Amino acid sequence: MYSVEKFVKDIKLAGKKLDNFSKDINSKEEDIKRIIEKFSNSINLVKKSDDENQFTLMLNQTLSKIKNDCSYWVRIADEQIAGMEFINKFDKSIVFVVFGNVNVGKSSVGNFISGTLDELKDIYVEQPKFYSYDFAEKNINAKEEGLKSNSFKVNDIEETTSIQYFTLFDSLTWVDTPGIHSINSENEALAKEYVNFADMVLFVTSSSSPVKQDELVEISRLIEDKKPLLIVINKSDISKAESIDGKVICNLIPKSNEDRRKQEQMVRDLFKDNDKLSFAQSVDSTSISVKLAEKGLKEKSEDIFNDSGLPIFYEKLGETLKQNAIEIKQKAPKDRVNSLINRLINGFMEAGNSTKIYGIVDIKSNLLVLVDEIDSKIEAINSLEQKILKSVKEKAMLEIDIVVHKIGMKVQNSGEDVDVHREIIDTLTKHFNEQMRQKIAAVLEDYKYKEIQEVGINIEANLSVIKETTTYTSYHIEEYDRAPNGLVEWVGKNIFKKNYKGYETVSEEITKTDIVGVNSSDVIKKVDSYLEEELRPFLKSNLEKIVSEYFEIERETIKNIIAKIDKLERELDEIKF
Ligand SMILES: Nc1nc2c(ncn2[C@@H]2O[C@H](COP(=O)(O)OP(=O)(O)O)[C@@H](O)[C@H]2O)c(=O)[nH]1
Ligand SMILES: [Mg+2]
Repeated sequence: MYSVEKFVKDIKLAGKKLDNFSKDINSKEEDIKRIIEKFSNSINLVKKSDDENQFTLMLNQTLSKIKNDCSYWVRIADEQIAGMEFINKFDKSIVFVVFGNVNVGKSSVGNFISGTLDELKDIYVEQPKFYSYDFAEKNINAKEEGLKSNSFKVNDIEETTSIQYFTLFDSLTWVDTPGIHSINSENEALAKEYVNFADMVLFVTSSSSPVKQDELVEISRLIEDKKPLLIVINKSDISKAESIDGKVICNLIPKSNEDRRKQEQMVRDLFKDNDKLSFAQSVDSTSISVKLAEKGLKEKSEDIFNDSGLPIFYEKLGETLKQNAIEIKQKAPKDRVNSLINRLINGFMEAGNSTKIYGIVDIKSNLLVLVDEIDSKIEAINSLEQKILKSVKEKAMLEIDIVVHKIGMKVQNSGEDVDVHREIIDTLTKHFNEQMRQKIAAVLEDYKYKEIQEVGINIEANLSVIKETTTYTSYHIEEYDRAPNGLVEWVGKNIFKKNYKGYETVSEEITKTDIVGVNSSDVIKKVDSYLEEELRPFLKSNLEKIVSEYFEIERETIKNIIAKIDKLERELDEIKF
């Protein structure tokens, strides 16, 4: 059986190892703080846009939120640094934080391990001094004083923010914490801090109902990171009424080995099946009874002492410390730094409040949402090209058609040309402005559209009559005097002066020009192709201009902030162990 002497020897050995070991990770927290402050300052320098549109407002809000979160980031770094002061005192000993519900025997276990019981004084040789430290006050007014009783107070149900501790052989600092019945948000932060600074956690539970649901919840809430954890099922004893010499006395006996193994297994299984405590899958649980151990010592009964389970607990503690002292001592500060960085990256709940403080990841995803929103607006604006052009076409063409036909009638009647480009330009400009204003407002409610005076339309549109020239051959019969034909006609002509007529068909080429209409459809066609070839590119560049005017600064700013956040994340990541 492992003995108390062996425990004392092992603990001293662990102390020697730790004495030669020096950790130099203290400045890491300071580095983290410096990096956050640098980031925060650089966010303060981000130029805000003077424009007041929905996105600048959102961006400005995001910037304020980042600044606000930065102050929380600095705060948790500060808290950790403040806690370091306490913890730095123990950089040569393993800090063992005892934790669990009230009345499970935490203080009793601590008192026993301290070796201050009279029966143990010879073995321990030197007795540790007990101190109290107010964790809530931190370094500011932290009062640290020796406890008068030089032991932890048993049956103490007082709720305090102070913890009590002793250091054994310069190698084991045993921290007794006030009982945490049901952790409220106020003491949760504090309890988390104790655990955060612990090199190892000893969770004490009572054998009457080991690791109840609420205790399991507490453990999973408090121990967020992989932390060496040991579970002790205290009070593994039964009070049995016995009648000795006719007198009924209460005799304390150990719970059966079978019952103990069952409970130990049950506790191990509880951890195995708990997702939140996956790190503690192979957590060790040991049944003990401090009361029986004390009885064994008093009655000088080795059997009772062995039955108390204390020797096994001593062995687990002593062996672990002797073998893994340095590893354990290095782990906690490393985890602490990593956990601080993880909280900064992933966000955390504000102490005493249910508000989540954003981490780097949250800020980044918020900014990316903003970028997405801007991008979708840009897409919507670009898609206006088609829509605006279509509407302008429909509305303007209808009017232009009417005008052209009306003026066309006049032209046809007078035969004189009329230049209609002014009418066309005015109509197009009017509808272009109207459609731009309406359609952009539908996408960007607060965009102030600046009217385009003239769309830069350069269109020649002369309404003129259309003439048609036709050439044809005209035939007619012409009469002419012909020579007398035969004797009778000869007599008639010469004697009686009679004239004889001949007839012939004469053809003639005739060219004729007619007004057949007005070139209205040419003009309309011209306008139509103008819309496609000239107005469409103009519209496109106009929309691009709006995009750049409205979004450029925001987009740049966001890109700028994301770059800063990425840098912050990289720098923090480099500090990580
Ligand atoms: N039966 C029994 N009682 C115990 C044992 N250890 C402590 N107690 C009693 O449990 C009560 C609470 O002990 P305490 O150490 O103050 O518990 P804490 O509130 O967790 O610190 C006291 O009355 C102790 O005497 C044990 O092993 N067996
Ligand atoms: Mg106590």
